[in-house]
Amino acid sequence: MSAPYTSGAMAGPDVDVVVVGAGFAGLYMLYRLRAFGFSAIAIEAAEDVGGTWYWNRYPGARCDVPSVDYSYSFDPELDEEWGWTEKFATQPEILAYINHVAEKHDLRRDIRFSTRVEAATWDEGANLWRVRTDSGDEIVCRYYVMATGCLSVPKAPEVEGTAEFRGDVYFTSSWPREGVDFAGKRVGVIGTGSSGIQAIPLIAREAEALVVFQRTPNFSVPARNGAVPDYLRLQLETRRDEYREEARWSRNGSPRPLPTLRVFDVDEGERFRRFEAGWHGGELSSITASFTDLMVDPDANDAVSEFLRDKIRSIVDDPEIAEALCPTDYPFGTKRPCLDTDYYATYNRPNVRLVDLRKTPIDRISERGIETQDESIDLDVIVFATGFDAMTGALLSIDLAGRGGVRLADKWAAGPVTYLGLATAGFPNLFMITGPGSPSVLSNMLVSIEHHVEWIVDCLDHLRSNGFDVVEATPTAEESWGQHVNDCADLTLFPRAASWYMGANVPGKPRVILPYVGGVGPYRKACVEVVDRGYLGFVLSGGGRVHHNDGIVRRLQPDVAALLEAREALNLPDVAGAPVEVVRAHTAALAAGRPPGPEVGELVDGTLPGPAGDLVYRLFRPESDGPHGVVVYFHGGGWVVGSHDSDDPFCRDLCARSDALVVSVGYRLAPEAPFPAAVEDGLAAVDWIADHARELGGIPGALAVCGWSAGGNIAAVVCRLARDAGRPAISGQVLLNPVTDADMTRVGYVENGTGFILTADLMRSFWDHYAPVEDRADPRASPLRATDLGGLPPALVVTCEFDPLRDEGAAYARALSAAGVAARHVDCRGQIHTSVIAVDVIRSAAAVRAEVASELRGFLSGVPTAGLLTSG
Ligand code: NA7
Repeated sequence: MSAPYTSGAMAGPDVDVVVVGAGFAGLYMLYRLRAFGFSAIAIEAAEDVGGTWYWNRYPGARCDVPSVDYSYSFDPELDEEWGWTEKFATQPEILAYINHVAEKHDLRRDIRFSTRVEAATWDEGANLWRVRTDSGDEIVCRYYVMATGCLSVPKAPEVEGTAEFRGDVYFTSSWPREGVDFAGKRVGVIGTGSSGIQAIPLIAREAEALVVFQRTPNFSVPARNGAVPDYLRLQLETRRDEYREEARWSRNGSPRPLPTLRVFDVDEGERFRRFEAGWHGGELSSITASFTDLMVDPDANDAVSEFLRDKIRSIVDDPEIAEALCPTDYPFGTKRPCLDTDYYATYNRPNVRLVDLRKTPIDRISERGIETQDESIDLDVIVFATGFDAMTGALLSIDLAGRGGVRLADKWAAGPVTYLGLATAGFPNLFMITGPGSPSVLSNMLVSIEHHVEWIVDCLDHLRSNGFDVVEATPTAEESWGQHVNDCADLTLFPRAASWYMGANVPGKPRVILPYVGGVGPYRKACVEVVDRGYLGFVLSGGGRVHHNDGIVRRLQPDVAALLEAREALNLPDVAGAPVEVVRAHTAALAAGRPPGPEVGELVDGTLPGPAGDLVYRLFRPESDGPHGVVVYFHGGGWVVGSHDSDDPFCRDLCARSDALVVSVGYRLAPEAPFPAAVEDGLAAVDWIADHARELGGIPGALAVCGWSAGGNIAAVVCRLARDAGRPAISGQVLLNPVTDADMTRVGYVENGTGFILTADLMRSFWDHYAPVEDRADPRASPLRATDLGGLPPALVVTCEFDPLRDEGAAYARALSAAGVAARHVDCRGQIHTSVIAVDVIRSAAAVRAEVASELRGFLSGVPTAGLLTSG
């Protein structure tokens, strides 16, 4: 062991780093620490290396990520000297590989086997961790790394009477080394997750009788195992380094082509062909990667789920058993799907029986077997394949006390809170490998493990080179990371399942998404950015110096960030200041590729008389029977761009959600028709629509206005003009990202003026086209300048955090409230100027679209929900 690094310590540590666990993560951690000159020991409860692969020796245990991917990349020689015999290696082969690595790099000499860490306490005076083991030792270290695995603490069986059973009881998660002989035995298996699904076909072949006790059926696809296929073998032989690098930036840690089409972009035949190819693909990702939207769109997921259920029905002879094996109450992929060999066909064997615990739950285990509510089933052996206290179980099984004696278990009582899944505030110098909040179990673990190990050791190296010896995540950083983790999950179907990803398999465990669903590559990017920005979100200290670098690494909603990234890749021209024809052509070209928005009952184009000629409008009628309340809508486009149909997808969405007639009005545009043409047209249009409500299919008197951006400006101004004119009556105004003031010096302009689609320069050029400087203070141009806002209709003002117009919208909501108008303000976290109208593109804004629609329903029914000014 090399000499401990002891900079700044009062009483030196025994060792620089204690690593808990000697599985894939702990072993590489030891190797890497050594390579960087840190002293380290690993503590391992088992008698030997291997972690998960040491304990899970049940028949059929295999990794269901191809072994070519599920192997270390840090030592290229390993790929040459180790040949995998199968695409998905068995547990003995994986364990042999781990042993080979431990021997090759002489890792065992720094591992204490058969020793369990019981507690670890942060010694605040000394800035050291004191780690206590079950052998009574205390090891003092500077840094403490939990390489304890995500699926390493088995869940308690939760079935009464296990101790009374006279036969043999086994857990897949701690299988006897010598194996189990099932010949001539009556065997019961409880649990049909990956472990059960792998073990059941093999136990069925040996046992006299097998009864499977199933609580929740699982989706499983054929593994089609065999020799390592060429498409994998050749990657390592011909382009190893590129392949490994692609894995690091891939979606799930195994580089595979990504889909480009959504399920309903193709016809039924093509859809079936792609699902079928996925079924035959022989990897978990073969199905999920057949389309882009399987994990986000419930209808798309229903399509693949039904395809898979049909496969089960086609394999299992008895239709009743087949139906019992079909998952129906969660979307495919939201509970860990399985890869199997002959799983469903096993139920065609005469010696295999399925007991559906949904129909006949287990009452108890007796000395003779398992008693369900209907019958007693005599057994010789019971196998529990009941899963794990995933992701947090191992971390919380150690009594961890951080700063101020705070226990990790108390801090995480409502669910784990981490920064990047690597660290947690209040627990300095503690690192987790593949902790909650990182891609972990949703990725190829080897890629995620190597990433974390390298990140941590780089961090320790950075501390050492800069004279620091303590690193700690800040509360702000971890809270916002947790928010980001939830934002990512909320865009998917994952929260819809009672899965162990959500902590739902352990009674009493908080229901929160545990892994990061945003993908391996995007996650790595965030980790790189944290370092590049000087360990953003961490406090580094030591040698009397403190580097407090508080901050948030991901603030945009994930789909907004993805959209901005995609736009950046397109390298679009900057049209601010370009001739209006160029700006209009550019906007129209971008709009052409948008999703169309939902179906509505009817679309009617028409004209209405404006002050300077006819104005074109488009009417969106709901599917329900009329008459309906009427919403007059003003499109965005800086008074310069756009028309009655330019916000079509949003108008459809608004119509469908609010069940109102939406009439989108094309007003005259600048510079051809400058201020005040647009607002004069707006008023005339509202007046005419109010007068013709009945002919249009509307309810006379039930009329609200809504507008986005410059259209929000028009809607706001029209409300004032209508009030002053005494007509028409407007029952509510919804102002989305409105322009309310020509003052372009507000903080929002400075903070959000570049990079978020609507730029400050573009907005300036819009104003230049619309109104000469001397007219801009006119309240018909800048409604915020009005001194008489009293008596206006109730309002909902929506602003977005990353919009240059954010602050003027907020100011207008405040001004309305101050004037006694019932005004509500909603500020959308992580959204940009275009988010609210980007239907089916920015799905994270769907909630605010629903809120807008519900507010309009309230306005139109005369029961506004608007009340006090709030910021949501
Ligand atoms: P899983 O996937 O958590 O599966 C556990 C199974 O056991 C699952 O079918 C459970 O049903 C069932 N179970 C759990 N408790 C009970 C009780 N009390 N009664 C009846 N049935 C029960 O664990 P695995 O070991 O199979 O796989 C873990 C991961 O390892 C796997 O996903 C891969 O990543 C590798 P439930 O669904 O909770 O109704």
